[in-house]
Amino acid sequence: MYGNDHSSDAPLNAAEAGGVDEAMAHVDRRDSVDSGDEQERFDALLAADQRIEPRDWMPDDYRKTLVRQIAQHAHSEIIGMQPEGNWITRAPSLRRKAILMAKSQDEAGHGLYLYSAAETLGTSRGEMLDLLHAGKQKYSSIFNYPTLTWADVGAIGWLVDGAAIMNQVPLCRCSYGPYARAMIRVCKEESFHQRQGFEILWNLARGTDAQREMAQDAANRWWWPSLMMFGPPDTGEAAQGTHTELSMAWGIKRFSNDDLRQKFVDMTVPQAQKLGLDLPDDDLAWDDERGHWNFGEIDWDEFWQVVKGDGPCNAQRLEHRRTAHSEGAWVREAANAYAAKQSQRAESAA
Ligand code: BYC
Repeated sequence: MYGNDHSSDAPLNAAEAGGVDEAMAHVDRRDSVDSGDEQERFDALLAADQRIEPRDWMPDDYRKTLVRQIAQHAHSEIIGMQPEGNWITRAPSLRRKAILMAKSQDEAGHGLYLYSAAETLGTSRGEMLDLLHAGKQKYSSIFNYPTLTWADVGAIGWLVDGAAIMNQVPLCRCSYGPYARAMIRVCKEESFHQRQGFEILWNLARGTDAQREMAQDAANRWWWPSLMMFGPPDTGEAAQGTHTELSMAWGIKRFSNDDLRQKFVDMTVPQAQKLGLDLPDDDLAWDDERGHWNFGEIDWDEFWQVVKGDGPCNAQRLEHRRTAHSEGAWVREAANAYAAKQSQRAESAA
């Protein structure tokens, strides 16, 4: 954990709470798993909590689920650069600008790790990007909200990255090896992102009245969308119609969306108190019996509206992405031409 200069020694995000180290300590015992037929070996590897690797046989639906989730995750990383990139030119100091540029570049890197992990399943980055641009693959609902003030950059770090880490730490133990390994690196970097967001808000909340109001306004606007990031309710009756049951049986998801949302609320409410910011939910109350914070009803109509393409910034985000892709065509062509020239040279030298 980094030094903690603004609150108690409590971890500030899930990556600091030991889950990543636990995943890194995973021991490969694949050789000790007896092989029967293909399906039996796949089941035995899962039962022994071993990783499935690209060369292994896997059921078609397992592969499809992973491509769907990893592609969606990769797209979220690169679309997620847009709302915060909006503030690079207007960051309040050179130090803040340098940090924000580094953070945005990290997100591009996360996209790359994830597209590479998905490619091990037989798809390609080009194919996934085409599906994103055609609206056939999704990205996280959260990035369809605007960043209106500098405090939004703080709220994205604190709440959005905080929620993302809560979801991603268990993915470091995902049954698919390349995804799990990519997530370990992503979580370490995200942890730093979350801290920089908390620190921005910490300073604003202790600044002038106007700065404190700006921090409060950002917390008001990002709180509920951050809770939606975990996905629709998926416990009890609500589990029907979601992917959770199967994904958990396959060791892709380790917790339900609802469990992770609750863990996030439990970790974040005391942090809001430290910051001196209110969270916009009159129903927030500690429940002694459950040992958790109760929270109010999430507006699932708003969530589905955003997921279906009708959020405040959906059209703008996709349009920007498509334009960036077409304006970058010459770079891809030049890289391909260079690679072809290199391999021709290598061939004629052989
Ligand atoms: N937004 O059965 P469910 C970041 C969809 S980037 C949109 O629970 P699943 C960062 C879901 O796809 C962090 N759609 O699905 C980057 C499904 O529809 P389809 C992004 C959502 O897959 C830059 C349907 O709802 N993190 O941190 O089992 C700057 C039913 O859901 C959402 C990831 O991508 C949503 N929020 O579970 C700053 C994490 N939620 O596909 C920060 C990896 C649900 O059947 N992904 N849907 O058409 C996951 O862990 C899982 O995919 C989810 C959903 C928990 C998100």
